[in-house]
Amino acid sequence: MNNQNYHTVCVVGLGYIGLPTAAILAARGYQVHGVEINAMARDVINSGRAHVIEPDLDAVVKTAVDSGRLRAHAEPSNADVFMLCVPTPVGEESGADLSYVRNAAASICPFLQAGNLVILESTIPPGTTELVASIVKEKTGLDENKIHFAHAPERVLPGHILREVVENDRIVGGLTDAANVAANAFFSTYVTGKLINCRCRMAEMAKLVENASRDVQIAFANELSIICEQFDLDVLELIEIANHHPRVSILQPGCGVGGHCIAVDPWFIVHMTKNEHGQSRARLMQIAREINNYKPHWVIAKVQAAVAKLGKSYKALIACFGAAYKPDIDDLRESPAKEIADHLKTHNIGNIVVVEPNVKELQGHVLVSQDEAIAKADIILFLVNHQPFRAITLAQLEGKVVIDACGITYRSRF
Ligand code: SAJ
Repeated sequence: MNNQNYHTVCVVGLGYIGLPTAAILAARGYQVHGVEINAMARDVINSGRAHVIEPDLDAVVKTAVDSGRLRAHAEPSNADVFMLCVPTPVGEESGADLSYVRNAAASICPFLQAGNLVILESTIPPGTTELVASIVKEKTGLDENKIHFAHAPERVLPGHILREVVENDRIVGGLTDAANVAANAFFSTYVTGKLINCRCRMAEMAKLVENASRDVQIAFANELSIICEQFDLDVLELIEIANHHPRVSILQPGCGVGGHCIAVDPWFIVHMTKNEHGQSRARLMQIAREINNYKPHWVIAKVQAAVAKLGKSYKALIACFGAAYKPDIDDLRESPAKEIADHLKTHNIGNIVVVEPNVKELQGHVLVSQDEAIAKADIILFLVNHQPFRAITLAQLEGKVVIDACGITYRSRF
């Protein structure tokens, strides 16, 4: 099998991963049949725009749609390659909800033919690609000797997706050696990064471990921020000093860990490794998740204490700086900053305004400009280290109660 055999690709799930991938494949000359269950998203895509927010994606989608090589549909169709890019949220008891994967696998069955390549890109627990193969076998009679199944987890960083889809090294885990060969032939037509071949279960586990590793490291930084308060030490200074050691590289504490990946994937490992008493063998990963989930509550407690200090009869104006899940993006998914602003508002802890330069509106909140917030607020709560906030000087904050969960004021003190 070589890449000459592949001309058409059916991408199931046109979300944060599927849509950029589909548009890039179209740009490489593939005829791409996109499948998206959300009718509104289909309309947006077919009008030549992206329904998800990612730098430069609109332009790439427009070129792909205008060229006639990409179109979004409600149902799959025949293709040489099928890519499943559907979500795997946390399901019951913190396990992966595989319903989207199962449905996607079932949906392509009427269109599969011997020789096709099926690539599962979703983040999944080990064994899931075999599950997809078993669904296909049951519905079509075609087994892994007839259809090439491979898991190639996406590893792109939101905000850099278009570049990373092409440039990142890709883990390629085929169910058979022939599937590895087929998947390599396909990826080598648009991926410039290395193709790392391994067993399918290894590829599935590697993706989870990458995100769990980052979660554990962030939890260490978040734990330090909590410990440092007791000793009246600045955690950022502590980390900066410790990181001078040639083999120490501590990450940054924040107001919590958000997004759809790092805050989710470690739970799959924790869930999969439970013993007969329900205790997970992945103890460190579980505790890391707990620490990172606790961090927004720690920040909220600090705000409550500051409000109490201002006096019971006074309703403080609290300006939350940042609502996105990480700096310099507009993605609000699982955002701890948004969680904090929502909590303060629903629990009536002061009057809340939000400064979020990356979005035009924020459901349930009043958005104000940076300058207005600084001028009017009693409490300045820094939640996300967005670039524009870094220009704020300590002089501007004089007379305000400042709670800094993300290091905005750190540099200006030195
Ligand atoms: N964060 C900190 N401190 C840090 C770094 C991050 O608190 O030092 C927080 C961020 O503010 C954010 C969260 O962690 O709330 C996650 O942000 P991130 O930039 O670490 O990662 P994601 O979720 O945007 O993307 C991750 C990436 N995985 C790794 O870096 C191992 C990406 O490569 C994956 O493709 C993506 O998950 C995914 O889709 O799985």
